Amino acid sequence: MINIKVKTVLLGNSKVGKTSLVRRFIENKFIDSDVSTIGGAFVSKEVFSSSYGEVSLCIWDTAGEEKYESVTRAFYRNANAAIVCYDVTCAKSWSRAKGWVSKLRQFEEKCVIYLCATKLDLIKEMSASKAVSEDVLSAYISSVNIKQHFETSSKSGENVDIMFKTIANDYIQLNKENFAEYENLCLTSNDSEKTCCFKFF
Ligand SMILES: Nc1nc2c(ncn2[C@@H]2O[C@H](COP(=O)(O)OP(=O)(O)OP(=O)(O)O)[C@@H](O)[C@H]2O)c(=O)[nH]1
Ligand SMILES: [Mg+2]
Repeated sequence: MINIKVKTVLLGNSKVGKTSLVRRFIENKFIDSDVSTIGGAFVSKEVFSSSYGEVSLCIWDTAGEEKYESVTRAFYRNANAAIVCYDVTCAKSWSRAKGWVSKLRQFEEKCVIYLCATKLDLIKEMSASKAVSEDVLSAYISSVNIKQHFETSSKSGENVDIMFKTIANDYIQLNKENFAEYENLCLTSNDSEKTCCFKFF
């Protein structure tokens, strides 16, 4: 069996809710806190067991404040997946999200990009309006090859778990052939017991 680690990075404007998404996924909690992330933070969680072995997400939560932008490059280098976040009610955060997508396309060609609209509860409960129309959104998604767009709320928990699990599952599906090849290598080798950590980053 292989220990599969999927390097996943969260990017987006300050205050869009990146840390809240991670906290909801890891601890199943929502804390209304105004403390901004400094630099970046790392967490890891085992998501499910695949036929190849345990799949863990290694999550890098980055700081959205512009003064940290140059260090953020170090966090998304060799990422397998990126969650580019924007606040569903905030047009400025949508512009910045598009900026992150361009950067990823420029520097990390192999990175699979997901778009995440955050704070969906504000639309549902506070009757706020969406910053981006459906038409603009779908035209953009098909023009830049976004794997999937999620609408989430860390406050209610809506779609948070499913987003992270989809990312882990997509990774397995996209790399099936590599895993099969690796398993064959293990089977043809003489060692009776294998402890191996399989990484694509
Ligand atoms: N209503 C609502 N508020 C949210 C949600 N997610 C985050 N917030 C609030 O938005 C603010 C910013 O959340 P953070 O998770 O710290 O944002 P961040 O993107 O990590 O910000 P930086 O660390 O500065 O980049 C906090 O006051 C959160 O409580 C949500 O789903 N719904
Ligand atoms: Mg944060």
